[in-house]
Amino acid sequence: QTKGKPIRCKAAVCWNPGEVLVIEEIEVAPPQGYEVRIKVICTSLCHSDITYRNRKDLPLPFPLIFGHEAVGVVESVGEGVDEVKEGDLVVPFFLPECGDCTDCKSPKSNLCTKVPFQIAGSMIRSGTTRFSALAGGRHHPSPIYQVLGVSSFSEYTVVDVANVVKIPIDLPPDMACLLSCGISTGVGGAWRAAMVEAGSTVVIFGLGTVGLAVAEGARIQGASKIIGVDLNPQKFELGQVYGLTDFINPKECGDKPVHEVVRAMTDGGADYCFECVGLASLMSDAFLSSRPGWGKTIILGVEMHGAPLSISALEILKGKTVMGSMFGGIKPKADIPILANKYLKKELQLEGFITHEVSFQDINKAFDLMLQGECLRCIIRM
Ligand code: CXF
Ligand code: ZN
Repeated sequence: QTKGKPIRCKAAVCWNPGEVLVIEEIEVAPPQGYEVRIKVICTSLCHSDITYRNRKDLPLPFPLIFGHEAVGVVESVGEGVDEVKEGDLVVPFFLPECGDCTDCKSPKSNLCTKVPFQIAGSMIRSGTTRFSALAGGRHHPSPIYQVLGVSSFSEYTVVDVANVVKIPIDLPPDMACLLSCGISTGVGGAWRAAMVEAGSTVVIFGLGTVGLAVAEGARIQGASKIIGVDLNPQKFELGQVYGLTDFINPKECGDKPVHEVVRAMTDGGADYCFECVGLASLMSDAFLSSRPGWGKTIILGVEMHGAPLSISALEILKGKTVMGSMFGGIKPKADIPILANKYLKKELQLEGFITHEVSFQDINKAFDLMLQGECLRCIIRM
């Protein structure tokens, strides 16, 4: 029985910006009101964790426990929690949804205002963190901070009830883990943010996990042309599984800018252009590739250097739209279970996204694999 007591367990701690993670013994306090303590089954690495670990211009508190793609079992809940109970299979996620505020009640927003999204810090309602360090086996009362409301690089974590959803018990844990961030962002981008219609033309800049998941979402929505843009030619074959019909390798375009190639392939510009890398220059390319009149550019990537986006004022005057979207516009509490059921009905393909697997001890290898660009998702087993 661990309910109500602190739990000692292992976590991968990042002590300073840019540093590799160190497996440490830590203490995880019991959940307070409206919080849920989860035993993590497995977790995976999403690129935003790498961005936030590497960027030194953000005022993040350290030490930190990264990780925001995961699945686990509820160990105990705090007061006021009736949505999930001990033993439930749950997926935590980074974008809170209280269900009560103006934004949560509106179909137009997924940015909860009652439990606001934060990159890193303490538990949002209490302002304190549930993680603390153990030094030489002795409890050290120094706090370790949470990241993106999840901090799944720990055997146990505590999340706000707004950051968790129960999922069907027959969903394999690895697949559930995939729905926690990147794939839901990509599929959601096509489905919820852009609302791609059947017969549309789509171009996707960057065929990592998010980009390939946009293709999968566009395929499900019935898009007729799905063009992938990537520097790695192997991504075309990989992407065909998810509905890619065409491929552009910018290295093979000679002097021609990519947007001109896209315009030539789409009779003047694509209906929907997605940026899935997090580079301001690619966001501009996506915008220039979109069709005057109604073309929509959807930015899903987290700009990795914090650079501003520059677009031509004359181009946007032609009726184009640029929008950004967190989590692909999904409402996580309703939409993650919908995606889980689509997978169970074989309408949504997930298996191919898992390219690697490491043990928790080897978590830094997941960072290396991701940075080498060979990896889509690396499952980290606790
Ligand atoms: C990203 C994108 C939105 C801001 C937080 C980080 N989400 C998850 O990887
Ligand atoms: Zn993520």
